[in-house]
Amino acid sequence: MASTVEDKFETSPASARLKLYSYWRSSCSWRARIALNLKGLPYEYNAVNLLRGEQFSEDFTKLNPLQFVPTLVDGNVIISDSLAILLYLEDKYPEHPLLPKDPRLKAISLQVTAIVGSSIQPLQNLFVLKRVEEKLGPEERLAWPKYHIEKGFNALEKLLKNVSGKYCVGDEVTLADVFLAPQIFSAARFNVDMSNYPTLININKALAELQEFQAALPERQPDAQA
Ligand SMILES: N[C@@H](CCC(=O)N[C@@H](CS)C(=O)NCC(=O)O)C(=O)O
Repeated sequence: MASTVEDKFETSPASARLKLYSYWRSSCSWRARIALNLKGLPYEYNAVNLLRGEQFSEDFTKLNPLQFVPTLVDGNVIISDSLAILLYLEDKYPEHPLLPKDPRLKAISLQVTAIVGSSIQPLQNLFVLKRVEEKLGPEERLAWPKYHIEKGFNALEKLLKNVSGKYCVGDEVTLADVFLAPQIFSAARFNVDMSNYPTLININKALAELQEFQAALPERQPDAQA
């Protein structure tokens, strides 16, 4: 199931030290892919097909008992949460720092990651949507995630309006951007009207120009389906 990401971020499966368990459309996996690219770290790509339920396999459950992607394996270190992965990479591979030195900007960057990672994405997760549909009806499959994404984006727009530069908290890419770009991409699947969020649109446009973000796009992953 291992294969490699094509382009300058390519690596050889046999020699790669870092192994990323990922699903092409997973926004949380995408965060890890962006951070690995930003830090210039080659990695082996291990696809976990969420629609086929591979996250529930015995082998994968040994890596992540919560049965979610992403999981990063670095030698004998196993980390199964995107924020924990990013902070681990930040400590171990300091090239291209992902957190601002300024305490205020650092706090705001982390606030953005928390809004996306705790108040938006978990509410649109595959298993949550299945359960919501089952309990509340088929129309909620779209209405539920749309409501929560818009609530989160309203907060992000207000928060970032006065602090953003080219990117979320100035002109350097930080953790906030790594979380924001995949979330904006996911929002399109739930018919969120992005014209309400001009600051987020501008940041996303700037991020979309970066090679490290482009190489992490879902459709560029080895397990992408047409
Ligand atoms: N807090 C975790 C959340 C991971 C997560 O929710 N992953 C989703 C994909 S983005 C998943 O694996 N879902 C599988 C499912 O719903 O069965 C992280 O940031 O890594």
